[in-house]
Amino acid sequence: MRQQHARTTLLGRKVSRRSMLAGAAVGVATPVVVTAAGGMPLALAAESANTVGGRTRRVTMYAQPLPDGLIGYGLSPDEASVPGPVLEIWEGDTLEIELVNNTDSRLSIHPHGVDYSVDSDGSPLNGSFNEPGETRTYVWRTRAPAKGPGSLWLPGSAGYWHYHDHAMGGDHGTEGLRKGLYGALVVRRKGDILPDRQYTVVFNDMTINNRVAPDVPVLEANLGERVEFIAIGHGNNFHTFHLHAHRWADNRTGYLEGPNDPSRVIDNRDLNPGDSFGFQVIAGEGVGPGAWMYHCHVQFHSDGGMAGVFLVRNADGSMPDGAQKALDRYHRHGDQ
Ligand SMILES: [Cu+2]
Repeated sequence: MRQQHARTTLLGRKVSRRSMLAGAAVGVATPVVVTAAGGMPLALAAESANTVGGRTRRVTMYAQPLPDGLIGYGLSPDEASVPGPVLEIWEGDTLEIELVNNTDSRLSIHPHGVDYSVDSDGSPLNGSFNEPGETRTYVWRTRAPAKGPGSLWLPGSAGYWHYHDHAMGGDHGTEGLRKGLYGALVVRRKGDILPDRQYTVVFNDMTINNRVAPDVPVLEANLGERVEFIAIGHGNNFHTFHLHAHRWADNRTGYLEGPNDPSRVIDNRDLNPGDSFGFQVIAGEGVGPGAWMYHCHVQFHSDGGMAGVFLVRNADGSMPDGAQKALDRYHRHGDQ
């Protein structure tokens, strides 16, 4: 199973190898799927900020059995992973997902936060799923904020959302979720700041990304890089997400718009089933490089392995003093 690792790519931007561009604009080119060599922030950045939104993007996704008994979504059968790729579009875009079911179970893809018709609901209730071996297209629409009736404002779609199976093992996709069929969906608003690196952290039952310490992914960045976390909750337990030594704003973007932005600044947030949020931090800002923990703050959850490491390297990418010893301790998690 692939893990998330940021890397330097084209145009000098550093992006997660597992993030993606959600397809090219229709009629412009063959759908662009960014794989190990590229990433979504780069692709978004390549578009003029004046032309964002309003395009139809197409992408093919594969639901694929993985060697360890899990099932992942991927942009190709070889790249299926848990969590699945970050799907990222501009507010106003439409995303057409051609989902290929390479398993022997029915399954689907169901999004949070965007608009769709009943036949793209991804639920058995609406007969919206892939039979084993079947390919089916799901259409997700997004929109910018708009003036509604009277003084009402209709919200736009921008946010840190997510997608998941809703059909495997029952009417709610419980088995699909348990096996790893989930991922992040990011809808950006024009003007949003794009990160250097991007990580999806899913608290799924008593795991992080279906792993427990010491096998939870080490998330890496260099001092001073802008790192985006996308946090998602699934399963049957209530969780709290905590990141050491870094804080974020509890609003749509996770960062402050100015010195008087009234958003509450936090370093711990509820992360319950179906919930999602995202934020950006400057790695090591005010505290320096080091091995910083992230974990569920429900004590028996963290003790049980819901803990990982956010490794902030020196600005030149070298290991900071003491970080390797901290990683060694992490790899003996629970042994003391
Ligand atoms: Cu927890």
